Amino acid sequence: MDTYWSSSAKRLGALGALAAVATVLTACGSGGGTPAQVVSVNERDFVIMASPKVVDAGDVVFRDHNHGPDAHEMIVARVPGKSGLHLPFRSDGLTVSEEALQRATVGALEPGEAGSVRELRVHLAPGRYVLFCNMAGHFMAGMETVVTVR
Ligand SMILES: [Cu+2]
Repeated sequence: MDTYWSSSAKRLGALGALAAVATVLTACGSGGGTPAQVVSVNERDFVIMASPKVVDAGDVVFRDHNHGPDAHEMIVARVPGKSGLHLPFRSDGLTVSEEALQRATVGALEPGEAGSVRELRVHLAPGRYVLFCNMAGHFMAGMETVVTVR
């Protein structure tokens, strides 16, 4: 456990640096004439799927359709590395620490009812982004997927 937490802390430092870069790019990159790419996100108990899984850097709209039966949320956060997810957990052991991920988070949709379709528009720099639902236990049940921005 000690190793896990200390290595997580190092990763969080890297996440913060990447998020700062993303913020700068966001500030000067919006307002162009290029239409946003649409990523279709489908959530249900307990999976989340995104298509396409690779998009170009720039404006991206995540169109999130919740097929239920539970309410689900969608958080988008930048993650370092080429494979695997090493997200920090809260002490409840059931939810990812959104506090620790705050600087890496590019956007979020709060829990949406079954049948809802909502959109999250973001401006993304190249990198890997995890889409996940953080309702208690949902991430652990498998509600996470990665979208790559090139
Ligand atoms: Cu969920």
